[in-house]
Amino acid sequence: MLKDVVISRAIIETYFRELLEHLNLDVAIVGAGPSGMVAAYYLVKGGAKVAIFEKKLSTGGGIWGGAMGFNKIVVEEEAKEILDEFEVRYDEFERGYYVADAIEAATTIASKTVKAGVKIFNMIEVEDLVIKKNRVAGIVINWTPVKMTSLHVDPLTVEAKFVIDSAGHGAQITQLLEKRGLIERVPGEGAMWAEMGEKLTVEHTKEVYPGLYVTGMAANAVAGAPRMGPIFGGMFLSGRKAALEILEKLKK
Ligand code: 48F
Repeated sequence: MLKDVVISRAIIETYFRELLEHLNLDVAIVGAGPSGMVAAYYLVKGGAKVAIFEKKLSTGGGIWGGAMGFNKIVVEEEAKEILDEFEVRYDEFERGYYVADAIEAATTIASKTVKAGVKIFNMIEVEDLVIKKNRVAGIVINWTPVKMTSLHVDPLTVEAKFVIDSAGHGAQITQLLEKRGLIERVPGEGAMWAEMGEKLTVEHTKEVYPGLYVTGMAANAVAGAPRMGPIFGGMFLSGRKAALEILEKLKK
């Protein structure tokens, strides 16, 4: 006979055990879009303790809709190996342009990331950063429903050696530093130019303040680089670049 209360206990006990286990991290990642998930995957593969905090119900960020809801994504030559690593299938459309199914990409990347050992907490919004002695030292989290209803409920804190702003367009997490005068202005993304946008996104994937990295469209916004639309190689390469740099720093 199924006991309703055992179902409740199973969920509550396992969820809160995992939340407790992830209050001290090597890397806290804000946002489960393509750049955040790829960063998390390579970080855990390198031995780091990582969790992603995602404000929505679903992982995948901007992957799902492809472009205009036509659910295909395009990836360029340089990033094809990341599709291979995640075992996302693709077709060559023209030389150097690979097309993958957006649903397969979103689900497969999430599945591989979780199975590699990344804990993803969805429905949790990062509302602020912990900053101590001129270094980002963690994140401030709250339930998404609390944020949506603007209830006056205080948040909780997660400690991390590094935080990655993978929160996408606008670099909202990095903007928290701008608002406090700790970094220069975040210019936001420029007009569409795929080639330059992809290149500059990867180039500007870096530690923008001690303890805080930016990836994907957050890196693009911090650089004031052109937007690039539905091509995703720059997002994947940016996530991997941040992971590999942070792994080096964690060794020190
Ligand atoms: O926007 P998103 O997919 O970011 P990305 O990794 O990739 C961008 C591309 O999808 C695409 C593009 C280039 O091809 O233009 O848009 O840079 O994913 C960002 C994720 O972060 C979540 C948000 O719901 C999304 O899933 N997010 C945003 N702010 C917060 C957050 C926050 N404060 N706390 C938690 N999650």
